[in-house]
Amino acid sequence: MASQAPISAELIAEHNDAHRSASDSDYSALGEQLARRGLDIEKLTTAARNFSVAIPSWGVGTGGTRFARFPGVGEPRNIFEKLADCAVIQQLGRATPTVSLHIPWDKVDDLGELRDVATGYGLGFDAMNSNTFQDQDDQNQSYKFGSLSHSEAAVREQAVAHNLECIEIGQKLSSKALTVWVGDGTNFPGQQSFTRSFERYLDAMKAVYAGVPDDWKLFIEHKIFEPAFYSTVIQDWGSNYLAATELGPKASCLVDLGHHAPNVNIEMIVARLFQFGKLGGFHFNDSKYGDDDLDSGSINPYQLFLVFNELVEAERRAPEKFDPAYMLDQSHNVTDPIESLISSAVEVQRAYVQALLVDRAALEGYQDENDVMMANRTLKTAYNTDVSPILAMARQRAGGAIDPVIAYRKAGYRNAVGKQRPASRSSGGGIV
Ligand SMILES: [Mn+2]
Repeated sequence: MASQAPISAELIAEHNDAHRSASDSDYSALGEQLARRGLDIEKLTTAARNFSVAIPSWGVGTGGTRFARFPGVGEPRNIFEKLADCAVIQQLGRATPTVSLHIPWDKVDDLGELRDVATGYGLGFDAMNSNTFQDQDDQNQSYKFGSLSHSEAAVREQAVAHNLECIEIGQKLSSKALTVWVGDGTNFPGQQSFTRSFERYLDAMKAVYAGVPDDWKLFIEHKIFEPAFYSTVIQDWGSNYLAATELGPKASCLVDLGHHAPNVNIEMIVARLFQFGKLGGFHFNDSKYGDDDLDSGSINPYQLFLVFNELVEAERRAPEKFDPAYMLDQSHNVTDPIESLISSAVEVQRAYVQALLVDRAALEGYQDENDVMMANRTLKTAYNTDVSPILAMARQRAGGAIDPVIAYRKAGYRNAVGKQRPASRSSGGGIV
């Protein structure tokens, strides 16, 4: 089954023709400014072009809250329609060449067809995501009181088997990683033993780990609360690190920016995990209060920059060990998910390029001399630089749109699919 680009190449070309002159002019002005700081804009543009972040399949549908879900126009009804939306995001933004699937939400009978459709769109598959936080119609055991850490062996076995099935599906799609997040935890003190539930989790995860192929990675995602409100089994990077260490070299920690207490120094967690070889990857989003799953960079872009500052520093220190997986993990309740995902990928890419601007030799010198003001100023100089012209140029050279959201609106894609896809009130939510 052949797929084709959802947005016409002519429309993108027309859009770029209209914006090229202003874009080129901004690019050359920024190039001069950066050259004065000893930075080569061409190298930065190449780096921007090589950067990518995966799209979660569930992100293209409208999310919801604990209170309600308000369906959007033309929401994708199945994984094939989700792939079409992901293709739009990649076609215009050129920073999201892979899709992360969620099982069972994206389960299909014919994996060959799924692979062919993705290939037709020029898309690949990123990490597989398992789901043991809700019950499916066809399952025997309930996850109401936990999954991999459940007190009953039969429930744990079912959860292990599900994760192994995710790996099996992923292998047929050339995925190379499994992300495990469990909703396991408690609402009441005394409900479970912290120690015994963690022991059971580790035992179950060892069975999952045994099924992880040698060229695969196993990402463990921690989350401080929700759906459990008193304790969770993998509540923070400490428990995550312990679990990943206990399991072995294929296991590492996944940092979802929304899964921490407010004001936690996430960039420092990034540095610690990388230093000890357990930084697996990220779920990018933004938040004000909890696991808000808002668009990346919409609330605290400085935090996102500081995270990438640590990542760029980590790569400089040990390039051979640097291979984190990047994915967006957001819930879009009041925006068009395609526009949010295009914009969010741009914001993550922006933070990366800004972090590349940091004068690291100077920073290290200021740190050693305890010149606090200049050390902080070195970071702020990079953060305060508007790198938009670099991002626009990288997109344009890769065949994308100079302003992808404007081009998307011009294309009328949402209204077109709205006619083919009736509104649905159900469909999997989006808050993992
Ligand atoms: Mn996540």
